[in-house]
Amino acid sequence: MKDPFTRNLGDGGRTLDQKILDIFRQDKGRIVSGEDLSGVLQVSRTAVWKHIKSLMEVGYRIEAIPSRGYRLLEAPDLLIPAEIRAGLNSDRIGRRLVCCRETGSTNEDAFRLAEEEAEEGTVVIAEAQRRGKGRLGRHWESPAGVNLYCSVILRPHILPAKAAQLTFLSVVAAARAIETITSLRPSIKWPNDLLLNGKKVAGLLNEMSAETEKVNFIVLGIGVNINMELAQFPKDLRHPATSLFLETGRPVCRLDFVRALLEALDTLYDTYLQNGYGPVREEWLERCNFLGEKVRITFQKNEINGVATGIDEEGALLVKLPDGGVERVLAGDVTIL
Ligand code: BT5
Repeated sequence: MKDPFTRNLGDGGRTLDQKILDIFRQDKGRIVSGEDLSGVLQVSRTAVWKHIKSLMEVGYRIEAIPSRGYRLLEAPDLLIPAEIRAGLNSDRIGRRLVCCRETGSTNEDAFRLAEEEAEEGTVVIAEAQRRGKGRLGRHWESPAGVNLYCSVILRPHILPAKAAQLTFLSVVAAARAIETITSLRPSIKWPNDLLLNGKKVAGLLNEMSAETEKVNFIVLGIGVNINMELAQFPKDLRHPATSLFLETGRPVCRLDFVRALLEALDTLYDTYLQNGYGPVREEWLERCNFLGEKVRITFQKNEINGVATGIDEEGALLVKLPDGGVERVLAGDVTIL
């Protein structure tokens, strides 16, 4: 079978393949005659057959019914542009989709593309990562075909000190997507984790390129455990981990999830550009599970104990210390005591 990723099927405008798939999808399960396809698409019937054949070669199951036409039976369960685009309702996020079967890290790919002037809203997605990145040089477990590993390029006109606001935005978007698809409400653990029943289901790693007064671009890196099974988690994770499948007891359609995530990012980023950080911060605080709790924050060899009271404009966690003072914490790992 040919690899659909080598063709990046469905990106760079509506290709003939994409148009054929759109016609099949207008009415699920319908039989479309070769003559109709060639009429609508303004190409010969031989060209139609050639494209149907190439779709079959990359994993689409299409039935050819003699003297009646073609019927789409099944699309491949792959995060490829043609499938993500079908039914995607976003404006800016996902304008360009770069999908691949395996990569080192989607964040690294997106960073490189952004340096090459890729437009805002470009999204990089991989079925597997060899060197998935967590914070502080940690590793993100990225087995093939079960989860989502995605990186989104943004170019907001903000000062570098405000870049953490976009981390909160991406965490809230991922929380919304999980809620839309599973009806489960994840809680946020500062700064970048999403938990279900106290276990980590998603992690975010945002990276930026900036000058003193200006952000060139930000890469939002989002990893969500979707259909990962218990046996696929390494034994030595820092915190208990889970997946949407393990929490709901049923497999989740990854394509539905990606669309929900890109749409949530699109809506929230729009709100952010129009109304600023306020609405994002409010929703983040609503979804956060440890405000008012006693916490311990560790960063490298340092440790702070106190009560978490909020986050400020720049994304710092505010911690009330036993002596009554308030510490602004910009990085670290939180443990609820
Ligand atoms: C994170 O770091 O949580 C950020 C993860 C970001 C991953 C995405 S995937 C797409 C994009 N491309 C990349 O290369 N990265 C981003 P941190 O808070 O440092 O958590 C990392 C720690 O979580 C590890 O040290 C493990 O203990 C644990 N861990 C690793 N893989 C995990 C997984 N799949 N699920 C839950 N926990 C995991």
